[in-house]
Amino acid sequence: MSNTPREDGPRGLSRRGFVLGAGSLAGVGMLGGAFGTSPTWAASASSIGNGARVPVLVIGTGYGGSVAALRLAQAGVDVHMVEMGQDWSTVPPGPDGKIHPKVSSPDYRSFWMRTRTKQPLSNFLGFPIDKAVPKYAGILDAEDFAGISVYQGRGVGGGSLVNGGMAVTPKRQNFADILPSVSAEEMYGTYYPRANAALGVSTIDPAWFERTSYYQYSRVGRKHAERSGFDWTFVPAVYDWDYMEAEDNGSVPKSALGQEILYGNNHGKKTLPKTYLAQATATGRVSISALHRATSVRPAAAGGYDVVLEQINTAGDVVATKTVNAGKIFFAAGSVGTSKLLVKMKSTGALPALNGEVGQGWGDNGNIMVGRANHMWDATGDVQSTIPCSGIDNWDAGGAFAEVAPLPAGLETFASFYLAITKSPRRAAFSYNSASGNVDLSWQTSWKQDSITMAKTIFDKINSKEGTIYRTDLFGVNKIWGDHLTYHPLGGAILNKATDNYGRLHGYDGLYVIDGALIPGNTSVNPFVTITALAERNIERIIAADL
Ligand code: FAE
Repeated sequence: MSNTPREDGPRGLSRRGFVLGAGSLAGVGMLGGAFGTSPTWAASASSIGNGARVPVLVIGTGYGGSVAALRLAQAGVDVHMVEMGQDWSTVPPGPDGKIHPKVSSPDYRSFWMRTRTKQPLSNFLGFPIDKAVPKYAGILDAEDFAGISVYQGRGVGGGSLVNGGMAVTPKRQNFADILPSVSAEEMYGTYYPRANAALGVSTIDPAWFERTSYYQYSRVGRKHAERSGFDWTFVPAVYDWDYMEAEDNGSVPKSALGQEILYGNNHGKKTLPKTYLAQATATGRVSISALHRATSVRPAAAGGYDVVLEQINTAGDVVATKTVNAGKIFFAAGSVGTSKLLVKMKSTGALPALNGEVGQGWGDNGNIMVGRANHMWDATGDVQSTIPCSGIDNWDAGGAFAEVAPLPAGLETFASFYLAITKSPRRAAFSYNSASGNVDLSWQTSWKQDSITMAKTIFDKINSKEGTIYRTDLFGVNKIWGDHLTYHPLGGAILNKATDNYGRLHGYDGLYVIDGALIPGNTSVNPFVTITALAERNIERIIAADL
């Protein structure tokens, strides 16, 4: 049965809705069986129909899209959302009996339409660790451009499905650099608190942090940071910390403490399907078509906009092409998805009046990864929570904020691992390539040197103080820096440039951008709280003024 498209979903799975957890799926057999094969079936039968007319269409179900859907629905507007990835609450468990596999055992569920995994850490002890997998609508997309791979979540819930859950509000003094046209007073007085509350952001219990073996890596990170004179700080997250403590004492299934990260989380993480999207669908005004990819938007003669949607199966085959009409459209396909759509629509003449700022100002949030090799007396633990809870702040002096990140290998690595966010000034542009029909990105790998220089203000000093060296076995043979990727794409339809100061696209009434594409390339910390808070601000104004 594997790799055979089915007309209907697996029994019991054709309804929409958010059935969280595997319990309701227990009776459904794994299609495809053993590791190495993948199930294939068509999307839910209750997805949007060809010729449908909807008042509002939201393209993408990540942070920006989820905020828009909830607030519009609460204002009495019916909303349809389209999402190119799967609704993971309807996906049968894999061979391990779970919806999502461990980070140490990637399989067909892990990557979006790849035949080989592309793990962010490509090597271990110098040996390549990527492997062949069947092509499947997996949860993590490593989207390759010429100079950078951009990692993104795929599925209902967008990046919330795959991310580390670090929920960081930038320091207020840095806000003018992040969003210069937005009032910091409004953001810190109203919208950041609103976003933090709705996302369920909280901080680890410091007493438990001190005693659990799962955060030994973080405590070692603190010791090294503080001995070198850096500010070390707890950072909040969207994990249910009570659940994590219960994982530790063995009373619930392990999730963050069971190596679940990057390829989904089965239990404790407060993803969007548990927060904004749960609230949105509970209004009865929000419906979602998963495995539907928006490919074109153009003004309709009869009013509103015609949107072409490709419905795909889990192998990526197009099983239907639909045209729907929407009164208003919110582009929420993420920085890359929204930018690609808009650049293509402008260049191919579907939306020619978009201005020349579309596609500009894209940045990688200065992401750079690195590992340090510790002495034998600084073991980081053979068990590590996958949710980072602390960071090293050298933003003001050196332009770097570094997460103390896990390396949940299941064995002692004596490595300290970090994802640094740096104040990289580099910005790239998207452009339409008429020969290939693709949208290219002008980013160059060599631009990461700026980020390396800033990250070294932290790690060179720690290495010198501790008498340690960089790991050279994680990103290739003798390669210190993970400079080939970003987890934090930002920009491409910058607020107050491609759009007005609330995300209304110039040139067209009723077209809005409401995701990370609005943010000019850097947030100084992890970005999803800022994306959410900005979406809260913008949708409030749009509802008041435009609807
Ligand atoms: P996003 O969440 O990416 O949602 C866009 C959605 O649109 C996706 O579900 C797409 O599948 C869908 N889509 C795209 N194109 C189309 C199309 N044409 N038609 C239909 N659907 C489409 O956008 N951020 C933090 O703040 N803290 C962290 O700890 C953190 N860790 C991360 C770890 C990883 C591995 C990754 C990949 C990201 C991480 N991020 C983290 C970044 C964060 O998840 C990201 O900034 C947000 O998810 C972006 O939100 P958007 O609403 O812009």
